[in-house]
Amino acid sequence: MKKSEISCPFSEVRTNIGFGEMDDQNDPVTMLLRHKDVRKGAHDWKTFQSGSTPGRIVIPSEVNIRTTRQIPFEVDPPQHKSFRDILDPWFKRPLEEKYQAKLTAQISALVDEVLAMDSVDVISEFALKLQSRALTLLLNTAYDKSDLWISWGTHVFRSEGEALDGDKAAILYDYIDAEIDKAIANPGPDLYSVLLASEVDGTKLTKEEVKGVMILTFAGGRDTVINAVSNSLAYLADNPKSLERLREEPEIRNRAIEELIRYYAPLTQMGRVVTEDTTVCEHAIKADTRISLVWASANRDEKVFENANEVVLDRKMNPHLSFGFGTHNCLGATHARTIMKVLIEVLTAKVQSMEIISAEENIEELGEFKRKVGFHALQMKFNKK
Ligand code: HEM
Ligand code: EMZ
Repeated sequence: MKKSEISCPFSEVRTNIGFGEMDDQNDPVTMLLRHKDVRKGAHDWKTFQSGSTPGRIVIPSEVNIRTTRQIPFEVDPPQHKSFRDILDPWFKRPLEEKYQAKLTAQISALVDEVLAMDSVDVISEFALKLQSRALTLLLNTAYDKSDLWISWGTHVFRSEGEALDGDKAAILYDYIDAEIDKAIANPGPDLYSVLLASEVDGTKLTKEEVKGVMILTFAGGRDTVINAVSNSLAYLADNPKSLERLREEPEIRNRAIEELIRYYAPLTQMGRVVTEDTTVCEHAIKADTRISLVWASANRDEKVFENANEVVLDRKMNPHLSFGFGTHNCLGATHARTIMKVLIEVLTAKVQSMEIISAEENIEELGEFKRKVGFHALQMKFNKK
């Protein structure tokens, strides 16, 4: 198997039973595996809620390391819409030309750097830097703030050897508290200040609400983007003809981005809390237990995707669920897609080929399933065009 391949551990159970089960800190999860069930579950926010105890819908549960509610992620309709109405325009800014020009300058500089090196760890020295630097554009803050964010590593709540790291999380919370206080004292054009000046249903956002948006922006867009970028680089290293195709056929690039995001599903699943006794695939589920929407499994459902376990670079119909579905669909998707677009533009302009030298896989243990989601380390060599 090529280093860049990710097989689907859910196939058999998805076909035969439709759901899986895993424990997580004594709060078990029934995992919805089929495309149609995942979509239905995401749509039915009344039965499958996001707004329960902060941290509980995340797997592994973050209830022990977080009390701040992430907004809009852990809020249900109708309040959810009020928050999205103020956030949506800001998170569409990546479509602006000026934003893309700055992102292109950042990514070009980074690619030049790695082209000059004998080899590079794509996770810590490329994807993490790219993600953190690009985040300064999304937040509209100073570029040099990214140095500190890079020093936090690939996940803000997890560290090597510890699935949940409360001390690490506290660093982020304290940092955001301090940034909010600075923005109150000295408002600027950044997201903190914009949120502090915003009103939801006639009332100004509280500091705690602003903190909830900011924690989510730091946490939700971090390992997801790093996984998308690093898996895509591994794919192009393993498949030089695909890099050539992207160079020669720019018209397929948008489809290729969706397909890479489908195949790699950078966020495996997300949970919900069940509000009333119900059934899923004829299986009884009790109120106040958890289900999960397994985006990564839905994306490999053969009933929806032909050759689901292959990267079909110019796949036409592609209703993948990597960015979720319905109410909580990913607010950062425009930013993430723009990163992928610019990355492909820069790579096709500057890079002839890439080679994987060594890789350390990042495998998630999900009860009866084990899923590779990306790499802890990925040593690669970039060759100039
Ligand atoms: C929601 C995936 C990048 C911010 C989601 C959801 C998924 C997802 C599956 C739905 C969660 C649910 O239904 O409970 C991804 C992937 C990304 C990515 C695969 C990269 C390839 C980002 C970025 C940001 C971000 C860059 C911002 C910096 C959010 C937010 C939500 C969200 C705020 C919650 C939206 C809501 O509740 O209305 N993301 N995400 N994501 N994502 Fe992303
Ligand atoms: C949460 C989540 C958001 C969670 C849309 O996903 O991403 C995870 O990486 C974080 O740990 O707190 O932000």
